[in-house]
Amino acid sequence: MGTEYGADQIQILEGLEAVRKRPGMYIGSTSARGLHHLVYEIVDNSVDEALAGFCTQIDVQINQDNSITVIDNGRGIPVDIQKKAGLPAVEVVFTVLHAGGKFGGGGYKVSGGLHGVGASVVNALSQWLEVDIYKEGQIYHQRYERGKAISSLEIIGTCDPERHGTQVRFMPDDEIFEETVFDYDTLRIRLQETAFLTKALKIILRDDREEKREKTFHYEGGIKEFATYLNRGKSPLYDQVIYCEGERDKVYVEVSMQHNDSYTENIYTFVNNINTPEGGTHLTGFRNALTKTFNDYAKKNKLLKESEPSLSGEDIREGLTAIISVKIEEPQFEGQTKQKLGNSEARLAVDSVVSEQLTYFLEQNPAVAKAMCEKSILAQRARAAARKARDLTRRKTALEGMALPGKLADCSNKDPEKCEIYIVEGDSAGGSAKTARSRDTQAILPLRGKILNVEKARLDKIYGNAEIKAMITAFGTGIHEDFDITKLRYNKIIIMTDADVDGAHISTLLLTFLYRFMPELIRQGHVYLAQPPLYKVEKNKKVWYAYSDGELNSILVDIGRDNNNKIQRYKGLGEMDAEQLWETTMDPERRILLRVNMDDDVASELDLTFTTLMGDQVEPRREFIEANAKYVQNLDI
Ligand code: TTJ
Repeated sequence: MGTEYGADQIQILEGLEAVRKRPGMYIGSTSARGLHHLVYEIVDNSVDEALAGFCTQIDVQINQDNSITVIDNGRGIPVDIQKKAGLPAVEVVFTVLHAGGKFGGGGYKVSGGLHGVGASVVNALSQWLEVDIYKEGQIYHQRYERGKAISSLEIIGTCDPERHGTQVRFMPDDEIFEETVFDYDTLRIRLQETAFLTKALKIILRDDREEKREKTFHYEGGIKEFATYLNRGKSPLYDQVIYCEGERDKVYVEVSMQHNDSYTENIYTFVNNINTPEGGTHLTGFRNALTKTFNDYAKKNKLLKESEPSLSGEDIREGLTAIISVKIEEPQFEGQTKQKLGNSEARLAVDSVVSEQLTYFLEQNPAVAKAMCEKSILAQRARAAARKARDLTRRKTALEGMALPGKLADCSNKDPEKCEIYIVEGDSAGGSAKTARSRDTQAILPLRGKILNVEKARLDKIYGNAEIKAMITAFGTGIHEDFDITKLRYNKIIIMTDADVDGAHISTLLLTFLYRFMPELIRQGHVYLAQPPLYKVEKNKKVWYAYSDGELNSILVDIGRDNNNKIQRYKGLGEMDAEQLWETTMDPERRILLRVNMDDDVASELDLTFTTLMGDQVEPRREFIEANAKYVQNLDI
């Protein structure tokens, strides 16, 4: 590099300095999540090249030193001098903030969040980064350290003139990231999703560390295969996956769907391969088309009498797994987290493509139409019964004010910010908790017996369930379309169950309910798991509590292992008296709480976790628990 710095270069350095000063602003966080985002930022550039039609394979490797290598067979990042910066284009890509790799070229420009423009951000947050470009028989190379070029772009050799592509290797900076070890499964889930969304692109993930593993993701059927994959472990209602594809008004639309025999709706929406967890116009267009097309077909073919009420969208979507993927030149993202598509042309395009092709499909597949219709009519009846039950409680509430459940021992403080509610398994533990609690800010809701598995029950049964009704009224937020987080009566919802297998099962049932009916509570971090101790150790009138076997051992090492220790293994909350329960599990100064996270990055995988844990099929559940023992133990969803 020259010694004279022009205004542009100074700006460059300041730009990347800003990224290092406030990494969270650019990649969300410096936790494990942010670390993995680095990989997606790099891979997204290669995916763009694939979307433009020039790249068919991407290799992602976790190297032994925990650095990452991404290789594609695209055209290679341009190496010619860019006039404005006076630097090779590739150097601009890696050292100028927000310089996208968009040098014209066909395809849909991707511009959600940092996608495709994050190469410089990754560079700024890496100890070192090396790029190799294979182009016209030459191999170009450049190395950067903490965002700065330490050499100019060089030709380091020659290659087969047929070969073309880009290779990037980077080492995340441990000065920046709290976590620097990559998790194979996290990358696997995301890369697999990317492969589903990019028909015919082959993505290979390889782990070269201790535990060697490799997986190839290559789906000729694209999102059609994604639907089949999401319905694995469930029972599909019919064999076919319905698939619609087309382009209207410069919006490219792809939709795939298949019903299963469950009661939950699972729709994943994407814009330019970016997950839109809050939905938006593409989702609205799909819902309109499905409701209208299906009712029209059902009436026309006498599956539904003219005199009968139309099926609602919710009825038709019961048990539906669907993927909606649109590609659009200038997506507008709205909503609090900018994860909701705003373009109105996307609504029209999806509506039009789905209406046309679904009509055709239903006419060609009357048996599928009939199965869908029968399920929807059952859903309609259950919904009517549920509505009756709900209207009754609503009316009661309106007359008597907020009728809190009788079993709830509420706290006296009226500031929700300061309040927490313990959901406690069993009346006896509930009793101890009521005695132990700090009355001002801690409320106790004891639940009796088995909690209803909402994965296996229709709405009418769910609304009729006493424990579920008690939770809904106690929380104050309502559910589904009535959900209003501003009405939440407690800042923390704490699930407290025995530290054994049954307790873990009850926790999972409760989390399933929260995840399906009030996911915002989890998303916004209001849900916690209490951690009662596993052991009590006593010696010379002194007491220690251990929350894991490891902790027990270190306590015993500290105090000396001898016959004077009386070690007690707690089998349940009921074995602790009120004072012990307070000291170990409820005192805000001393307790340990696990906050339940929900990662929208892997929403499709999360759904399977619940289905697998809670569904009918025993074999997949056993396999899942064996494969994920570590997750099941912490219940970290
Ligand atoms: C842009 O238009 C001209 C030809 O090259 C296009 C391009 O930049 N292609 C491209 C970039 N392919 N792959 C990349 C890329 C790959 C990795 C792994 C990382 C980065 C930052 C870009």
